[in-house]
Amino acid sequence: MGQTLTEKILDDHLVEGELETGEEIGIEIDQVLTQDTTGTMVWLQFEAMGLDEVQTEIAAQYCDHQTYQFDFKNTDDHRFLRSAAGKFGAYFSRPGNGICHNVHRENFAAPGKTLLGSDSHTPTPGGLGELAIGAGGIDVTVAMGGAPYYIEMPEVVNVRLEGELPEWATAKDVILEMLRRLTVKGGVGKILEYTGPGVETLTAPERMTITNMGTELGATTSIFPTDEQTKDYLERVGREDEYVELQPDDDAEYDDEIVVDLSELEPLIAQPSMPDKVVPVSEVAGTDVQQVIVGSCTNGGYEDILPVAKMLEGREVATETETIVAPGSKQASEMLAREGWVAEMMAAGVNFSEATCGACIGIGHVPASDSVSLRTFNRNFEGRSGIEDDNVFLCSPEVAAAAAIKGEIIDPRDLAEEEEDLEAPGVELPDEYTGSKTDLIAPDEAVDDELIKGPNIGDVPLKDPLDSDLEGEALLKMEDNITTDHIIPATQDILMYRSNVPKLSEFTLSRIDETFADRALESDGGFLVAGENYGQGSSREHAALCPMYLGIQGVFAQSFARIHRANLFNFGLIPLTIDEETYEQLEQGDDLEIVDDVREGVENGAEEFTVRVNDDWEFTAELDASERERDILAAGGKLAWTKQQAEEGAGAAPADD
Ligand code: MIC
Ligand code: SF4
Repeated sequence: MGQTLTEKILDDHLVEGELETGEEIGIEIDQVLTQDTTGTMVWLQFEAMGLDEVQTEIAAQYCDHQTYQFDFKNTDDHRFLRSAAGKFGAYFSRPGNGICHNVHRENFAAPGKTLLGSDSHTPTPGGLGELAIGAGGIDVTVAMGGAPYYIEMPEVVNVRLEGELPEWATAKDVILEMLRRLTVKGGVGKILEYTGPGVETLTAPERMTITNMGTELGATTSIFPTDEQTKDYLERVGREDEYVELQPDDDAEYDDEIVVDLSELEPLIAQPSMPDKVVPVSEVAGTDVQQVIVGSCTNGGYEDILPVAKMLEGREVATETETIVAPGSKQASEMLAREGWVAEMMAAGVNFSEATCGACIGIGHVPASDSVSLRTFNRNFEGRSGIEDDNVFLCSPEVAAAAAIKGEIIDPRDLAEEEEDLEAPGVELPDEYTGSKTDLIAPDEAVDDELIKGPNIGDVPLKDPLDSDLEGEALLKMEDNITTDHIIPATQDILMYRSNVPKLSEFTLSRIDETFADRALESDGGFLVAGENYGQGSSREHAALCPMYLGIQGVFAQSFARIHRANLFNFGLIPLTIDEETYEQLEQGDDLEIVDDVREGVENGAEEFTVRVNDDWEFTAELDASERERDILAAGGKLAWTKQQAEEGAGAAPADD
């Protein structure tokens, strides 16, 4: 039987297990990336594990989320990251050099390689045929130490692209269409492999917009085959020697198939406040827009901003609409500046920002109260922009530029009819990506060889091994699709404590219930209860680490998002699945007691646990976990487990227990 492209790359990197859907596999990781808000924990854990040198072909530390350095704590984090990259042997990308995914794709992403990154949008280079997966920090730490990365073999879904995008429809509309059809949890447990005749009509950067935002579907990753378009892109970034032809076999068998006819797509938009609330732009046309932002790791490339610049050339943005362009990388800014496009945009009324994540997580450009913001980003979870009750729409750069010109949401096809000489800008790649490399410091150019820790940089807390008796209050009951932005928001006031877990924990779930952290600390243990897809969104392990620090013992949810579920194991919190009826019946404040000996059950492979509620009624909760996950849970989390393994002589980052 033939293989899918995913299977080929996995096979090439397989060190343990078999490529059977649902089976745990261990794969070798070639490249890792981390960024400033998850990276401090990555390196603190690297240090705590006693590791001394990066073992992967490439490790890159980017500083991208908090580049304004509002507080010395951010700057201290950046200095610490530079010192860690220097000491342990990683590339260091200076603050302002750009968003990790953009800089990585420009410099390192390569077909056929595996990449693990402590950021949920790590799948971006899937557009170049790299198998790239987002994970919690400690998983990246361990992979960087040379150990395999373990996952449950996902289903591989064939997303067959047919036809060609019509004018004004873009790659963003392809992924918005996928979200419209599959929803934010439709990709969980799946790898989306794009195939079909439509693939060759998309340039590599367009493919990377799709693979980047595949994360919003909950997918493990998304990947494209490689071809002339891939080769072309690699030539333009000066890395043509890294091209490898990768295609699925003709008789490859997929677990499922989705067909998207590109020629039927039109400009789409995700309404507030979920990336899957997708409708045609025309359905919300006429909505007044107070803010437009073009940028982020989804649509912040040179090729994304150029169409905006072309549309704004000789025009002005509407007086009532603030328009910001925040490129994904300094390379994009530099090239657009050299070609005169930055000046053109500035003249049109654009506020041109540094290359940063910034506004995407509510750092800067927070929308005004009761206003509408149109962004080319990938997430519009409620409150993520920095203000509760926000109205953030997600769209393509073309739709964003049309709104900036008109001051209201408008289908760019309609604007083209109104405006003389407004042509569809299409996709144009530069002959050569010529940006300077000054801000990317190679391991052999490192400035520091010792770690530099400011006063805000603490230790990684360790949890005790799992108890036999788990009981406590259901401290919070939450609905479906709770995001990691609810659990640990990433706005500036909170983000600066990413290296200080005791302080950061004070903000845990505060957006849902301000009293939560205090109540959790006061109570002796306790549980969280949630609906479907708990923990969707970011890879931030703090969303498990902080509840752990507050004494939370486990989470009962109808289902979990992939990365967050792994993070719960990694920090010793038991993730238990419940059915809808139980979810409905449970109430906040209920006393929950797991009747069985939890530790014994976890260690011996128990898949069901009986839980008594208020000494009154009982329900069954399920634990779906591999042997490895059970061992990690029993040890009290991955750091404790890894240390334990090292003491037992299995190596600091065990590969073969
Ligand atoms: C995000 O888009 O939510 C983030 C901020 O990039 C996160 C990482 C983080 O929380 O530090 C992600 O996507 O993993
Ligand atoms: Fe940065 Fe936003 Fe991309 Fe996350 S989604 S990496 S915050 S630009």
